[in-house]
Amino acid sequence: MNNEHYDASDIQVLEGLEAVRKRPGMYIGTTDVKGLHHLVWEIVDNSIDEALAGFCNNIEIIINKDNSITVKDNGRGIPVGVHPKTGLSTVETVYTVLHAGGKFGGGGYKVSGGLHGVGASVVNALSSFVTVTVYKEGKIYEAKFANGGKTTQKLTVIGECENDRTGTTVTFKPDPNIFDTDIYDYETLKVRTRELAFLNKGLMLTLRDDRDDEDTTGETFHYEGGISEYVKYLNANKTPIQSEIIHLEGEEAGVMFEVALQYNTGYNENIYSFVNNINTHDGGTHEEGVKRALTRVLNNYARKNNILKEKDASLTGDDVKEGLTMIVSCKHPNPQFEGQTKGRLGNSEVRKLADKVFSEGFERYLLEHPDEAKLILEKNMTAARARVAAKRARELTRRKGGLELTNQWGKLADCSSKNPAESEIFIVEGDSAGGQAKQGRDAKTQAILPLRGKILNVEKARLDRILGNEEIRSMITAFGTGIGEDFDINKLRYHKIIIMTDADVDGSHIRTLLLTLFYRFFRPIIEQGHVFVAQPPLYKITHGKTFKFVLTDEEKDEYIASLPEKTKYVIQRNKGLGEMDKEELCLTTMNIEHRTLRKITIEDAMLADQVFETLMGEEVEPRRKFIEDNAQYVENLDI
Ligand code: 1YM
Repeated sequence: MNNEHYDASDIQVLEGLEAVRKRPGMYIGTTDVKGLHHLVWEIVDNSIDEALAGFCNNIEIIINKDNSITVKDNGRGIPVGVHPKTGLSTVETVYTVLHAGGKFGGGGYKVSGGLHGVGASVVNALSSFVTVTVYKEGKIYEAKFANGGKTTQKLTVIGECENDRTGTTVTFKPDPNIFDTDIYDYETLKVRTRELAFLNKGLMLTLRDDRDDEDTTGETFHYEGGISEYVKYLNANKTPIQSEIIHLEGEEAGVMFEVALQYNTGYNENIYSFVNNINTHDGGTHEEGVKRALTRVLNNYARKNNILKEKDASLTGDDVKEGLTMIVSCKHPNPQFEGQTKGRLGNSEVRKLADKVFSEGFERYLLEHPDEAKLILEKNMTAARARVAAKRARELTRRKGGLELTNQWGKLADCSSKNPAESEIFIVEGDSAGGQAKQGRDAKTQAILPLRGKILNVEKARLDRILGNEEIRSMITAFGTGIGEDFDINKLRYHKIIIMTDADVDGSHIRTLLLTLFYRFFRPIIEQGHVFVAQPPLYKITHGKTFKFVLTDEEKDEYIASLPEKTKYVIQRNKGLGEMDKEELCLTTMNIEHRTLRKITIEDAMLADQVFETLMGEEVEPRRKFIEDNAQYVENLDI
């Protein structure tokens, strides 16, 4: 270090950086792997600011062999003159004076801000070495720092370059004394690099990993379409219902606002918002403005075009968000972040700007694209109907006297006991087996609920469909517990819920659906051991005048081997519950003395849930694979 020029301001600088080293969490959040990666973005942010100011279009990030990081840009280069306040070069000032980054230079459009609004000097304070190289006016300048930001080489001209070459290159190595880990994760850097490319259209970002000899070119992210391409990327595995992506933007008083969106056939909303390239995970005024305008414009359009009739209620915010993929991005010179984690934009003027830009543009879009408008409104209306149906279903199950209603439908044959501990309910596949079970049951303690036909709608099921299913609704009513917010295990009317289905593909299909339903919406009844599966016998073996029912192939073989003479028996395979007469069914499968019940564990239910997900979910590939792997079991499944 050059001690000749060591004066009072140097001491002040060192004290500043020492404070960062003492309490790094205050400046970068954490010193774990997250904080380690945060350093990269602090440096990249300076390049992005330069790009937003219009002077840079290329940024490279390199992970070097020693796990140090190099960031290069082709901007103007950090100023190299002496800074009047510090008497140091501006480069040295930026890298050694705390919070210097944003305060210097004039007129720049500085919007990208690190999580904690800190910059280059913090990275320097937390690094074992930093080298800054500036290309400017035909010269190459270099400054070096080590051991937590101490200047080891003042800014010096180290060579010449072409006159038109400008830019800044920074290499730093995080101090292992500060961070828990010093290994950079390529994927983590890649995800954010790609995101920055989406959020800053036209900007070219390259990420390269030099720790791996084979990789020399790295990956380049460059999107002329910006956030439109982000939406396209998010919808890549979905089925969009519009051919285009809507992209709207506007600016007012130095605040830039843009939004891109596209509906898909799915049910989830995928809305992400950003301010100055930072994800506002708790939304805020920019997101609110768009959502408010979206709901209003769609309602107006629906009324004008007679899609929503007078008597109809309005589309709600949730209705219009179903299947919506949307990116909202705002660039603000003075953002106010609110909330516990500062993840919410507070500036109220942005709400108006967002509303205005979005409503004007979206209204025009709907007018100019009547076919697409129709598809969007159909989607919204379906969501609205589903919402109303789900509400009605919930009310039905909640309402007193719901049980009488079920009885009126002639389905539930309830037991006479009102003591849940001795009461059980059989959920029986099919009307004929249900009829037999009703006749042969112990009416005091055994209730029978037949499920008619295929309760599993093969359309991709969601909650409102499940609740819209009459069979399932009567089941929920019978249980007495309510569902969702209303669920109360203490109101369970039967301590044994017994699923009784055929031992074939349809039977296992229904069992899977029921277990999935219980797992998702009635989990405590499984956890507390109230759910069982009845085990109807697989074979009836008649031998002379006697007969025996057996549950398994092993039992069958064992029994046959035990017969005195092996010529005179008949084996009958039970295909369905309905094939037994009512006495047989009751004796073998329902009677407390003779039956075998299998208690369902939470693991069983989880497995069923996974199978259900695979068979019914949005993802095609796992479904195809599952069907292929299980072809012999599911050949009759019409999915
Ligand atoms: C790899 C890191 O830091 N690039 C960078 C930083 C600056 C400038 C250009 C810049 C800004 C301005 C004028 C201005 C910075 N300058 C300053 C300060 N890349 C990287 N590229 N000229 C050049 O804002 O007016 C801080 S950062 F304060 F010196 F102007």
